[in-house]
Amino acid sequence: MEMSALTRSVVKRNHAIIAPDGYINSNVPGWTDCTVNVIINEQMGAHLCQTLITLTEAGNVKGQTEASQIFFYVVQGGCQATVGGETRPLKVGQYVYVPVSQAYEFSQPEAGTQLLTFHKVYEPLAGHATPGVCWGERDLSKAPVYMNDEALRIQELLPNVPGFDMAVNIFTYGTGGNLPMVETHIMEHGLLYLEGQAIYMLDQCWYPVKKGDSIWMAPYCQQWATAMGQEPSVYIYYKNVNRFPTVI
Ligand code: UGY
Ligand code: MN
Repeated sequence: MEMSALTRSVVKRNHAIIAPDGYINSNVPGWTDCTVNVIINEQMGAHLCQTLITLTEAGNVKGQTEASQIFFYVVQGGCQATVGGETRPLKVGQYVYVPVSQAYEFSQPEAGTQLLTFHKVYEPLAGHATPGVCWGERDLSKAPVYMNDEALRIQELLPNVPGFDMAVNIFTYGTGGNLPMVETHIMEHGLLYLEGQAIYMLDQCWYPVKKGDSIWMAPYCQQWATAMGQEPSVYIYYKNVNRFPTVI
């Protein structure tokens, strides 16, 4: 018998692992006939928000961005997305980036459709245009080898230009792939495992993780990971980028 007193989830000062077994639903105004799990947000000390939305057949996710931009990615199922006056079908692996001050609506979902969101307050940069709406899809052929290691591939889902202050990437670790070093950096991450299993090291603690798990890494949370098992290990992750690093 499984013990309900056990979980792989942990919430620490500079990192968290959130496994689905601990989800409690939130109600979000304008997001109807769906369950919303707020996985990362400022209440835990983060500077991003990450949610997972699971829609019924009648589900509708409608709103207007204000100071924050929102990146939507279809983890499961499919729906219609209307952003910036344009409507497109969105299926698994496809995404749309909604910039600030923009209306959005996700409608006509297949029952069980799951949308992942990353939210960040946008920081304008003098001399560079605020980004517009951006549509795209997961595509391994657009994922170059990372740091000369054939087992590692990263696809950048948003244009790498100074107007953007957030990146969203898909990181694929082939069998036996591991991060080539312990990363120690100012950027923050939120991530969702899309496939496989791994061992993640966060702030010198070691965690087994798998598809469906989310991780928050605060700035300077030391991080390393290796794929585990017979399948590739894949996650989609957020990173803040391209802005002056200090107010000092
Ligand atoms: O982009 C990154 O910092 C990435 N290599 N970090 C990570 O996957 N934990
Ligand atoms: Mn990193």
